[in-house]
Amino acid sequence: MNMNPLKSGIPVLLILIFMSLHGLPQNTKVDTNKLNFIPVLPGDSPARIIEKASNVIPSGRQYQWQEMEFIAFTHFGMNTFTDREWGDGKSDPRNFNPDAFYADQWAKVIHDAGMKMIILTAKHHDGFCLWPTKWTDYSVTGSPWKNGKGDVVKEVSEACRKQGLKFGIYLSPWDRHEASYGDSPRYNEFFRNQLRELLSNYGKISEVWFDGACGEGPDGKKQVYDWPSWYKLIRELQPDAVIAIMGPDVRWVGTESGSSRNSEWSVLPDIAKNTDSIEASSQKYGLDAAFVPRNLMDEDIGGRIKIVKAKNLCWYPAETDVSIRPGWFYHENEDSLVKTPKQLVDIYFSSVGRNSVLLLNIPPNKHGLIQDQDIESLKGMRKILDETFRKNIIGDKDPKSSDIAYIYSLSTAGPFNVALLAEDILKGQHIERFQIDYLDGRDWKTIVKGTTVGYKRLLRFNDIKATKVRLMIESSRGVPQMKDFGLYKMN
Ligand code: FUL
Repeated sequence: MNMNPLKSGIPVLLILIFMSLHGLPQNTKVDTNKLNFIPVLPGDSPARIIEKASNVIPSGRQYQWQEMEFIAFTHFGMNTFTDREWGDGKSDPRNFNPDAFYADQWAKVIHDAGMKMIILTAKHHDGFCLWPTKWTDYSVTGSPWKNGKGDVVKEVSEACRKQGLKFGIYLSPWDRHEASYGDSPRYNEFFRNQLRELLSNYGKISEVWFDGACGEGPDGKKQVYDWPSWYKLIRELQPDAVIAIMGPDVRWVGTESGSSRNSEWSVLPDIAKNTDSIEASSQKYGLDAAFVPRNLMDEDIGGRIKIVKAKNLCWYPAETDVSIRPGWFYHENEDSLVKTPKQLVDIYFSSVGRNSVLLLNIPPNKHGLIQDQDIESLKGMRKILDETFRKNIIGDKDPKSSDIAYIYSLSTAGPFNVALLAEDILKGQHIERFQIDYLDGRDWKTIVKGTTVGYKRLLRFNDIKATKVRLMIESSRGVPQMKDFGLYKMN
C-alpha cells in the first residue's frame, strides 16, 4: 500500500487540516504578510477572487475583539429614570438620580457571567451625558446624583479594570438635545470634542459603538456626520479600539433577535468605495478613508456568489446585539420578561456559536444596580455553559486520517450532543461545508452537517453514543486551518 499521502489519493486539503489541527502554536500572532483588506483587480478570475478571499485575515484589533466572544452592553441614562426607550432631549437633568449606584456590582455580575467587556451608553439619542463633559451642561453635572460631582463613565471604566474587563463606549451621533445638531460643521466639531474627552480621560477604550440613527435637527435641518474625522481621532487616541456598526472594524449582524446567519462569513465584498484611495499595504488608515456603511441585512452577504463580483474584499466580522429584556433600557414592568437561562444559552449558541461576538445588553435599574432577575438568569446561563464545556470527550489528540477524513477515538462512549469547531482565523476563514459522522457498528452515520465555521461554530443534536467520530471538510476556500474540535454533553 502506498503510504505517501500525496500519491495515495488522500486529498491534500485533508492532510493539511490534519497537520494544522494538532500543531497549533500557542501564541498565534497576526500574519503581517496578510491583510484585512484586499482589492480585486479588473482581470482577476473568479478562482483568483476566491483565493484572495481566503487570504483576508483580521487586523490585530479585530482579532483581539473576536477573542472576547461574549461582551456586555449597559444601557443606562436619562431613559432609565423617565421609563423611556428614546428620550426627546427635553427631560430635566434632575431626573437622573440613582440612589445606590455601584459600578463594581455591574462589573462583578458581568464578569461572573463570562463576559469580557462592558460597553456603556455614555450618551444616548436624548443627548444626556453620563460624564461631566465640558461641551454641554446637559449631563450628570446638572443632576442631584453626588451633588453634580459624579461621573458614571469614570466609575464604570474603573470597575471594569478592577474586574479585568475591557471597556467600550457607545456615543450616539444623533443628539436630540444639542442645539448645534443639524448645523453640520458645528455639530461635527462638538461631537469630536466629546469623543476626544471620552478617548482621553478614561484609560484604554476597546470598542467605540456608533449607531447610524440620524434624525432631523431643529427646523428639519439635516445633519451630515463627519465619520472620517471621527475615525481618525479614534485611531490616534485609541489605536486598539474597534469601531463598530457605523465603522470599518465590526459590523452589525443585521437583527436584534440574538441570532447570526447560518452561514456567517467574516470576509465580505465591497465594504470600501473607491479602492484607488486605499493603500492596501496600510492596515492603519487604509480602509477607514474609503469605508462606506451600507445595508448588510441579506441572508447571504459573503458566499461565493457574492464575492466573485467583488471589487474589494475585507475582514468585517459580525457582532450580535440583543437585550436580556424586551427594551434596551431598564423598565420595571419588564422584570417578569427577562430572558431565561435557557433562552440566553440558545442565543449564545446562535451567535457565539455562529462566528459572531455576542453583545448582550444588561440594563441597570433606577438604583444604579443590575436587577436581581437579570442576575439570576445570567447565573443560570453560566452554569449551563460551564457544565456543558467542562470536558471535551475527544481524548484523542492524534486522529487517524483515512482516505476521506479524520477519525477520532473518544475517551468515553458519550453520550454527547454538542460539537465545537474552530478555524484559526489568523490564517483566514475557509470552511464552506463540513459533516460530522459517528461509527455505528460498521456503518458511518451522519450526526450533523454544517456550512461556515470561522472563529467558532457550535452545533447541537440528539444524544449520540459512539467511540469513533469522523470530521469531514467537504468544501473550502483554500486550505482550512482548524484550531479546535470538541464534543460535549449538555444536560
Ligand atoms: C439602536 C438604538 O436606537 C437603540 O435605542 C439601542 O441603543 C440600540 C443598541 O441601537 O439603534
